[in-house]
Amino acid sequence: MNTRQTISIGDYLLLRLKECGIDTLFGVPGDFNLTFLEQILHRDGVQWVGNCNELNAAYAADGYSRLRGAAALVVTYGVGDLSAINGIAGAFAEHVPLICISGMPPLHAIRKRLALHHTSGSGNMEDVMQSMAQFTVAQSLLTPANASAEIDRVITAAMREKMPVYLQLPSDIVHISIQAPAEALDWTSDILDAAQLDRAVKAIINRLDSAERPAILVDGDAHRFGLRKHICALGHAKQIPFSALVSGRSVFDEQHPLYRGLYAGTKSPAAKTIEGSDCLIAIGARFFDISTGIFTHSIDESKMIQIHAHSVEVGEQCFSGVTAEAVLIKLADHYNSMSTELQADINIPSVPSVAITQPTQDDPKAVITHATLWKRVESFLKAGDVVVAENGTSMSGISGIRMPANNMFIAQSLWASIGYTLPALLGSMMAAKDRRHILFIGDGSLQMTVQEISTISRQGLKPIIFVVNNYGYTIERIIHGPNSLYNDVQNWDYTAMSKVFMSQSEVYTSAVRTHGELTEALVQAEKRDCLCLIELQMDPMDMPDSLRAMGPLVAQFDYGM
Ligand SMILES: Cc1ncc(C[n+]2csc(CCOP(=O)(O)OP(=O)(O)O)c2C)c(N)n1
Ligand SMILES: [Mg+2]
Repeated sequence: MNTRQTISIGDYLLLRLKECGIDTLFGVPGDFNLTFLEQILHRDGVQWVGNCNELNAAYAADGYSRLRGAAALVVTYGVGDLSAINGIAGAFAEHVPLICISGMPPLHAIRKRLALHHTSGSGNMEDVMQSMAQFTVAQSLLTPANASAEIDRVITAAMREKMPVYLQLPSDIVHISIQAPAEALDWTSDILDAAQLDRAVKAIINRLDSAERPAILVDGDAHRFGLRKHICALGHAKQIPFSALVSGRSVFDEQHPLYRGLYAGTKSPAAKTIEGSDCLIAIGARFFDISTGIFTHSIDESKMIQIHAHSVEVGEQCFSGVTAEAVLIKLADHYNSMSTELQADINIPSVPSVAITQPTQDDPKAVITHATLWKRVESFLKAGDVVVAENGTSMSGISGIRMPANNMFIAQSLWASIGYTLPALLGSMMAAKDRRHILFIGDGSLQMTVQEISTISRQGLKPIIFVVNNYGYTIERIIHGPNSLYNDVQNWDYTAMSKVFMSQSEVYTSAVRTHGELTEALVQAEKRDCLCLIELQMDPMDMPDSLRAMGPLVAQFDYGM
């Protein structure tokens, strides 16, 4: 059946975005995208959330996508694109599907190579496309002749590969009607080679059945490709212990008895399980400096089964033409599919937190330190929370605790662009308003993208934000220049931000130095139904032990000294 509909190009694009589960578009207006923004305002089921700048819009879209499976942002040509590009590159590195739509100058001006604002003035309007092509898996300059086919091709690439894509939408074609397919877009994989799938699964079963110490290691692609329940089913059926790399946190329930802690190189909690395994099933695993304690990992590749999104490697053998999902479903079926017990722990239970009412051993007058803070955080978190952690002492600290059941963890650990998390929090909250969202961010990172707190407030969202104020870039101090002025930042009055940025009638803010003050702040954050911002005032050279150990390794790697 190939039925067609008459629809404007802009509306067709919005229709496809809706099919991807996108109901919120982030971005910033500009004259080249205004009529498209008007279409967004007039279309049911999609809403516009304006950001303070395009970088923040890209980060927000990234946060939204991690929960929803896709996101879109709309920018204006050139200035908007290149402001957003760091966020797009982050999504490219971290495998996050984003659809970036750029309001392009009108086609007639592109053809005549006119000297326009937001261009270099040379008539060249391909330069931005060339930049974006480095950080997206599909791109297109839309025209009335190609629009429906190109929108479908580019969106299929984003959804199939779980990567960012880029569309240029000239301002004079947004309202032009086209004849476009009326059926929903089917982006499911074309791969369907049953014989190849059988071969791959048999090879895995052979290895697994003769293994004495099997283990599972998951990474971010397990989230992106929706593999969680299939991995759980396999792990549970075969009782295989598991661990996660930092980008794969919360694929599995960290409270599960089979969980062995995070794997981050030889000194990490799961090292024995992972490095000692004689059959390691690595799902989407990518070993990079930060995720391996600066390449301290020691894994025998010949004992690894690597399940990638669209291929499988079993030792030396490589099977292309299979999908991770199909392989995992077949494996789980083989080992007796998911038990009801496991199904129950995949749902998010609404377990109330009892944690902060538990007595703490810490002297209420003692100042908070990283050695004690994260244990308090661990007991504050509750099942179902979305936890967002910024690079710096926040990420190191949170790496040392176990997440509650059914939580979602958001961090940009590979691209590691500081300032990512505050706008990402906006995005994650827009994607899942019914969940509690908690952000941990350092003062230096917050200062990068702080304006977006106003959008969070404007949208009526109520996150709990912990600002680790250690008067500068502590993570950099332990690498080089502990007392150098380039590692200092201006000390802001963070609790006063509620007056500058926020429009909500009720906001809770508190600056905390001692355990007693922290307890009070946690009690308030727990019971108040409003945006909470808690500033944690900490010593500039205080940090989690894991970071103290990593600093010299980074210095040695970077400077050879
Ligand atoms: C966009 C960007 N610029 C610079 C850096 C280098 N960088 C990495 S961490 C960091 C400091 C983070 O400081 P803060 O957020 O205060 O964290 P903490 O002090 O808790 O370590 C900097 C500048 C980066 N990662 N990203
Ligand atoms: Mg800091």
